[in-house]
Amino acid sequence: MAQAYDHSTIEKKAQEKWAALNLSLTDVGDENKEPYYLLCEFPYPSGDLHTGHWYAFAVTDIYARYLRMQGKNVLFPIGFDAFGLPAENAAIRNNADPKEWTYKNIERMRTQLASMGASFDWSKEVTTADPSYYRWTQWLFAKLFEHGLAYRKEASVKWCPKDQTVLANEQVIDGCCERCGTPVEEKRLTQWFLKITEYAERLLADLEPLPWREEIKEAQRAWIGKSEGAYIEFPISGREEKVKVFTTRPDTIYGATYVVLAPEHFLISTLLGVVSNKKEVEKYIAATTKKTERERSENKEKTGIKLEGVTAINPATKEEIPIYIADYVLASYGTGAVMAVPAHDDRDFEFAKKFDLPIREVIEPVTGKPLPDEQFRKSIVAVVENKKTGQILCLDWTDEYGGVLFIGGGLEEGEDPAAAAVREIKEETGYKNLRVLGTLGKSHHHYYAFSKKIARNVEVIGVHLELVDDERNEPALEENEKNRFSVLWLTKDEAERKVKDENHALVFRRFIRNKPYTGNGILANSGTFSGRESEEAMADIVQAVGGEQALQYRLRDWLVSRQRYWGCPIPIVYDPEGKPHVVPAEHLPWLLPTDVNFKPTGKAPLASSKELRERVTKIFGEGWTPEYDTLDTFVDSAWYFMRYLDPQDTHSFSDVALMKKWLPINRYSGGSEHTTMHLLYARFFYKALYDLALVPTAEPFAERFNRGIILGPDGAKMSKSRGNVVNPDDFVAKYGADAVRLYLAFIGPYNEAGSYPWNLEGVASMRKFLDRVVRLFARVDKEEMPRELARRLAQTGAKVGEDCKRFKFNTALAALMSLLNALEKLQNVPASALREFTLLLAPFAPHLSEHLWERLGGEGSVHQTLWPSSDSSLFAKNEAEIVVQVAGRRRGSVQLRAEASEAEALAEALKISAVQNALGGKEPSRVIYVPGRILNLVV
Ligand code: ANZ
Repeated sequence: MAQAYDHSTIEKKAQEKWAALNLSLTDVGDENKEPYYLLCEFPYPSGDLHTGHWYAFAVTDIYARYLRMQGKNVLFPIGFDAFGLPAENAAIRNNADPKEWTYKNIERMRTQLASMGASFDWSKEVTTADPSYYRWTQWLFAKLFEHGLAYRKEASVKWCPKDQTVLANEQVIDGCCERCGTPVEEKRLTQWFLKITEYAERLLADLEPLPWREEIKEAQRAWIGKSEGAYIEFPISGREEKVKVFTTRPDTIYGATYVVLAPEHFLISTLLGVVSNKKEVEKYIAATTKKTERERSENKEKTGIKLEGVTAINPATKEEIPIYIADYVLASYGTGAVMAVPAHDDRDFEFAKKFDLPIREVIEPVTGKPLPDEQFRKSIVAVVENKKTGQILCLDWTDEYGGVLFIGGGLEEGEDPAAAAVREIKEETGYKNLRVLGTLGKSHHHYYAFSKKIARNVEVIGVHLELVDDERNEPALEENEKNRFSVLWLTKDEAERKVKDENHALVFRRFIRNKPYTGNGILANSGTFSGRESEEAMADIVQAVGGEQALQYRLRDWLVSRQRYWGCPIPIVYDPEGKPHVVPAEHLPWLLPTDVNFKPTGKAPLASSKELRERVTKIFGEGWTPEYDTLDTFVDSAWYFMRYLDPQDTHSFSDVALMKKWLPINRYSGGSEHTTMHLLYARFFYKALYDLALVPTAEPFAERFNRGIILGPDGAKMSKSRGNVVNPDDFVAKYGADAVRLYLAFIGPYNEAGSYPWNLEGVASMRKFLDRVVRLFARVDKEEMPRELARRLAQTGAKVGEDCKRFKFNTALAALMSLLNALEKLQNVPASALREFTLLLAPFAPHLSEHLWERLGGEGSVHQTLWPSSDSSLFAKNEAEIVVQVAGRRRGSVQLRAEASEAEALAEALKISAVQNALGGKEPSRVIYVPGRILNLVV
């Protein structure tokens, strides 16, 4: 069917109307309306608007429009995160000026953004590369410097040899430069840092009360990576030096059977003088420096080397234990040294297996919860492997008696656990020939024995056996045990899935999956601490071995200097002694020089500027020198949302009264890729300013919503390199911006971490929906609104509103579609119903709704009209559906309160056109009304 309206005319006209009405201009000083600050992450001006931009802006715009219709004073600004590498790389490639390149792109994007009908307030636009903006980035940096939150230190940094620049850790992906894919090298340079680590604790604590989705909070917690533990010193035999380790499990110290140093550990150079295998050690160290941290922490085959001729002393057991160097220990975390407890740590376990080091169990696991009236007994759990088939011997006790289990049984006083296991297997399964492969230390299990109807506290020894052959007798069972279970062999994966008993699962995991027990439990082989609960004894153990409690964070200070051109110049100058000073405020903005060679030379491009050097000499005197680094663009974007409030302010970075009124941001809508870096940097920056009494609240964002990801039509991530990019412009041209907006809103829940493939038919079907809406308008009628329809509209309005609040635009649209179906069933559609429908559709399809609003004779703009308020009487609980019959035949139904009078029922029924038709203009001769049930009109 042909399209029912001409979208290009309608959309253009609507946009002109909005501009003339200043629809999205926010009077930030308005005292009458409730302020609502809706923030979208601002874009990098890469040039063309792609599907990702549409998804980010057009869908969030639905909410902006909805909020305005709620009577809120909505601030919905936009700007450009305009500094950064791509401009510079384009400049290097095409010999263009990065500034020109950037501002040309901004121009283009402004037009494109307007085409999607996003109701941004352009009067608040900020562009981070404007001197009027970066002047305040510099001012804020200076404040942080003055308060000791910005500092310099030499650091080993990731260096991209191709881009000739330092990279932040997070710009290194799998050991390669995020931008160009070149393998990254390490280089030591003096760098600027911001002290985000000083805020680690508050960044964690203040996260708790925020009503953000748990996955976002969890990602931030993981990034901060707080660990509570202890520092403990392990003396080196016969020497002064000690190895200080950081451990989160000091309770396991009696099981520490060796010590490991990171290859970069400072003690190694001293110890190399006394070890007997110096050459091999040096070779190992040289090999590891080629690997990145990520490669080293990945679960690869463990490597390492023993320091021959030196030993450490375990301060708990006083035993001499070997010292290894291994790259699974990182120099940058904790103390760069660990006490290795192979029985209770995965990596130590793997390493010990490989280097054949002793594995000493010091934690006895506890499973189940203590029950009343427990009987104590000792028992074994036997995991029998058939190595030929790879299967595991199990007993199915049926659900009544505990489901599928391995072989279990009592251990008699003085009996050897392995012998007991063999005995039990014979008794229960008849298998005769078994080989014992190993036994485990004790564990404790509280459970209810269904077969005996008693609660038990068992001390369990795990036994690992191998079936030698299939020879088998009739199982020797007591009479009452017979037929209670059946013997079965399961594959390892089946056994893992089916055996639900925690204690049995533990034995399986250790023997079959070869994984150590890493949880808490009861201490064993731990001197006077044996028998105590591991968690409870922790502090006492730390004290006994002379350790100290410690906190560690994975978070590192934020490296903010970049040896690049297109960024905010760091407002620092050096005196003739080389001491840094901030550039005084009267010299801000500290302009980015233009006489530079921005082609990479390995030196910061600003170092080539004659003007910058002369500027410094002129202002500060002979011998003074400039800082040549620029700031990481994450600094620019750490505070832009404050500038939006008063972007032209020349006296301050933002306005104090407006910040009081508008902060924290009500809702921040953005991409999940910014959950950790940008969102943490912005929270830190804001907190630092809060401490300087520059902002009004401790947190900047009341709510944070992350949108899902749009995939290409092939289901893979949409990207230029994959060639599966969908260009929204083609769809806009063919179906109109409204249809594209609707499609993106419909593709999946916006506030969930899903990924949704672009379906090429999807936009067309949205357009069909809109065409149906337009066709429906041809059936407009002056008819009064039947109560049932009013109710339906009110319900849909409430549902659409609720869904919008949670960013579930997909289900909101589904409700509108189902409402359309209902309206289409009517022969004549009351104008009042169309009016309400148009209002509900307005946030989603803003252009078409504006057009339809005019057709209905609506005043002003549909977007300046209030959301239809739902009449609560329509939702009265005790309503019932009353069937309406004319001459005994059903002609429809009405929704009425149970106590509604006959007159009310009749009035409602007469609004139904089918009823009117059946009556044929006559009065009913008799009315039979059963409240809550039926209304029968006799003719
Ligand atoms: C002994 C021990 C026994 C450990 C045990 C764990 C389990 P998180 O929780 O991530 O902070 N570790 C310490 N410093 C390290 C480094 N520089 N490189 C690699 N591993 C390091 O991890 C802390 C645990 O990781 C520490 O506790 C230490 O191993 C190891 F049953 O000490 B543990």
